[in-house]
Amino acid sequence: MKDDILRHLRYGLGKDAAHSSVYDWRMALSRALRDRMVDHWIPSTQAAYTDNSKRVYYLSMEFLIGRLVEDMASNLGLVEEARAALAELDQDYDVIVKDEPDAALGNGGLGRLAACFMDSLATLAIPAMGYGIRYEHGLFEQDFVEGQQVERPETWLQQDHIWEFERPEVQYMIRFGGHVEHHDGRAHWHPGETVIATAFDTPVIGWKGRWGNTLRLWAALPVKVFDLASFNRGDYLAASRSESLARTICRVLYPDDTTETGKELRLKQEYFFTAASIQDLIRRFLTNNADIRDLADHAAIQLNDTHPAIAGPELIRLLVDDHGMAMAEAVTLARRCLGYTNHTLLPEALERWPEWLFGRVLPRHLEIVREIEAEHQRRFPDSPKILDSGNVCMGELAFIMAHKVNGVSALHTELVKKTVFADLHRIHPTRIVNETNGITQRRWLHTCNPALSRLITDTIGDGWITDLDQLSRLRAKSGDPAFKEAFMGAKRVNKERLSNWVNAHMGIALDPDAMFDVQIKRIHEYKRQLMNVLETIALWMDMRAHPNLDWTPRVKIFGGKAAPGYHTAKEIIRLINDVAEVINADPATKDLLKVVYPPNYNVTMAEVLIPAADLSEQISTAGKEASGTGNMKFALNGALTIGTLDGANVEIREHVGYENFFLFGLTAEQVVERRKTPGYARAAIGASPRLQEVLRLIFEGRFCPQDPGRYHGLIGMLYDHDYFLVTCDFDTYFDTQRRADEAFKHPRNWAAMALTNTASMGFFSSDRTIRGYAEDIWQVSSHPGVAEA
Ligand code: DL6
Repeated sequence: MKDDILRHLRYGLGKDAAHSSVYDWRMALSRALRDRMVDHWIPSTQAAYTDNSKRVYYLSMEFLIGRLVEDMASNLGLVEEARAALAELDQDYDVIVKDEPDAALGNGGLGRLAACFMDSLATLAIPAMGYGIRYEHGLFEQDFVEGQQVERPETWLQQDHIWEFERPEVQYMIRFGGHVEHHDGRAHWHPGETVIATAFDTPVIGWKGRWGNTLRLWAALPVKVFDLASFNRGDYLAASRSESLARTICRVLYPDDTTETGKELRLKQEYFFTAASIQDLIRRFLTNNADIRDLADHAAIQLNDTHPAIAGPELIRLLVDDHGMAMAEAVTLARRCLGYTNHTLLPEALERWPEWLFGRVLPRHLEIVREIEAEHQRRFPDSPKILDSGNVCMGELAFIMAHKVNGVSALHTELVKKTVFADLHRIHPTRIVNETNGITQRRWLHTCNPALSRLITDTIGDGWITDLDQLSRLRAKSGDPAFKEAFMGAKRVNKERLSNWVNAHMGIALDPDAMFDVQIKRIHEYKRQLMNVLETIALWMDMRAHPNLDWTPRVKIFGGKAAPGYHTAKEIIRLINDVAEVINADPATKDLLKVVYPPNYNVTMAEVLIPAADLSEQISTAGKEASGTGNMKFALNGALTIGTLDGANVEIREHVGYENFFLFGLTAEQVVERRKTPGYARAAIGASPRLQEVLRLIFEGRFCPQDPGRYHGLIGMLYDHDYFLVTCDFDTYFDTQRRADEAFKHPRNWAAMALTNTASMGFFSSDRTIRGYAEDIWQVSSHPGVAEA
C-alpha cells in the first residue's frame, strides 16, 4: 500500500513526498484503493456477462453518495492498512479522508436510499447498475447570513473525481423536440435538438470485495463542438447553441422548476438519463442475446420515484420503432421489465407535466402515452387517466407501466393503496407491495461510529456487518452493567467529537453530559421543525421561570436545507437561528440549554451527528413521511426516538419495543378527522396556555427585537392554516419531551433502552430491503461471487 501510494504520487500526480499537499496524498491514496477495487470489479463484471445473469437497473435522479475514500477502504477491509501505510509516510489518515468533498448528488432520503441500495446490491452480489446524472453542481451549499439561508453553487467537480472512469466510447444520441411522421408503417421522429449522453463509471464494491457493481452517471456532450460557420459569421450565440444545451442539461441537480424554462429543463434531464440508460441496457442485452422478446428475463428496471417514469414510453418506442415489435406486445414486455417505487403521498411531489410541454419536448412519447392510455381505458374503462386535465400524470403512467409498485414502509404502502392510487389499486389489487426502507450498516454504523462498531464486534464478532439481525444478541446485555457502561462510553466519545467540532466551527461550547437532541433532515412544514423550535422556546421559558428545578441539560441540534423557493421553510430556518442567538446568549440558562444549527447539513455532517445523538426527532405529521431513513440510522446508533406514528417509525417502535420509544401525537386517521373540525388550530391554541405564551413571545419580537414583525406571517399561519397540525400535537409533544428528560436522569436505564434500540435494528438493514425487492419485484438472485482478488 505504501509503495502504491508513493507510485501514484509520483506517476499519477507528478509529485514527490516532500512537496505533496493533503490533496495530493488523498489522490494517491484514492488511486491505490481504486486499483484494488478494480481487481474485484472487473471479474464481477466479466462473471455477470459470462453467466448472462439477470441484472437490476436502478434508475434514479439522485445518488447521495457523500465521501467515498473511507467507504471504499472500509468495504475492502483496508482501513488499517491504509492508516499504517500513511503513518509510515508521516501522514494522518483521518486528516486525509476529511479532505474529500461530499458528493451531494441528491436532496435527502430518496438519494441516500439509492446509495445504500448500491452498497447492499454489491454486498449481496446481485448484478446491478445504478444509472443517474453526473451533475456538474450537486445540491447547493447552504450558508446563513443574518440567520437566513443563502444558497451557493456546489462545486464537487472542481477537483478530480478520482473514483470514476470516463467511458468516451459509450455514447448515445438523446433527441428532443421536433415532429413525428408516420409512413412505411412506422413512426419517424425528426428531432429538433440532439445531445450526446456519455458515461462515467464508478465501481461500487461490496463488503470484502466479493462482488462489484457499477454506478453509471451520464454527462451530456454537444453533437458538434461548435458551429464554425456561425462563429466565422460572428454569430457566437448560434455557434455555441448545441454546446449550451448539453452544458445546461447536467449543470445542476433540481433546477428551479417554478418557471416554464425550468420545468422544460427538468423534463429534459429526466428524459436524458432515462433514454441513455434504456439504450445502454438494451445494447448490453443484445451483446449476449438474440431475441429482444427475452429482455424481461435479463433486465429488471426499477424506477426510483416518477423521475424516470418516461422509461415506459421510451422502452416501448425503441421496441416498436427500432425493433419492429407490435405496440401491444411492446407494452406487455416493457411492463414485465419495470418496477416503480413511490416515495411520497404529497400531491405537489407527484409529477405532472403540462401536455403541451411534454408534447413539445417528447412528441413521439406523447403519442405512445396516448396509446398506453387508450389500451388501459379499453380494458378498464373506469381507470384513472394518465392524461388528465391537460397534464401527463407521471404517477399514473409509472403505475400502469410497472408490474409491481412499492411503497417504502408498511404504513405508507397502506396509504398508497387507500389514497393516491386507490382506484388503480382496485383495478390491479396485487400490484402494490411493500418494501420497507433500510440503511447500510456498513456506512451507518461500522464506518461512521468506530467506537460502537468496535465494542459490538468485540462482544458478538463481526458477523453483524453483513447480517444485521445478529445485533439481537446484544439484547442479553441490557442487564450487564459493564457492557452498558462501555456502550455509553462509546456514545460519550462521539459526543465529545461533536462538541469539539461545534466549538471549533461555531464557537459554542457544549456539555457532553447534556442530552443531545437532534433533528436533521430537509426543512419542510410536514417534518415540523417548527414544532421543535416552539417546544425549545417553551422549555427555555420554563427553565427561566423555575431555575431551581432539576432540569435535564439539553443541546437542541438542527440541520437541514430548505428548497430555494420554499418561503415558509426559509422562515422556519431563520426563526431557529434567531431563537438560537437569544437562548445561547442567556446567562440564566447557559448550563441548561443550547441551540445549535450548523449550516450546510450533508452526508458527512450526518456521519458525525448521528453517532452523537441521544434523542432522535422524528416528529412529522402522521401520514406524511413516507418512511424516513434517518430514524433508522439514529436508532441503530443507540439514540432513542421521540416520534409520531408515521412512516417507518411505526415499525421501528414495534421492533425496539414500545417502552423504548417516546411516542406522541395524532395518528394518521386522527389527522384526517381533525382537519375536518372547523377552527381546530385556534381551539388547540386556546386550550394551551403554554403554546399561547410561546406564540406571544415570537409575535412580540422577543427573538428579533430589531424587526418585531418578522414572524407575524408564520404565527398567523399557525392560527388559520395549520395544515400540519403543529398546534394540535404541541402539548403532547412537550409532555413527552419531559418524559424523555426524566428518563435521561437515570443513566443505567437509559443505557438499557439505548442499547435495546441498537440490538433491535436488524430488520432495518438495506440488505433485507434489497432481498425483498429481489424476491418480490425483480426475480433476481445473488451471484455465487468471484474469488477473492
Ligand atoms: O424512500 C426514501 C425517502 C423516504 O424515507 C422519505 O420519507 C420520503 O420523504 C422521501 N421522498 C422523497 C420524494 N419526494 N418528496 N417529497 O424524497 O423518500
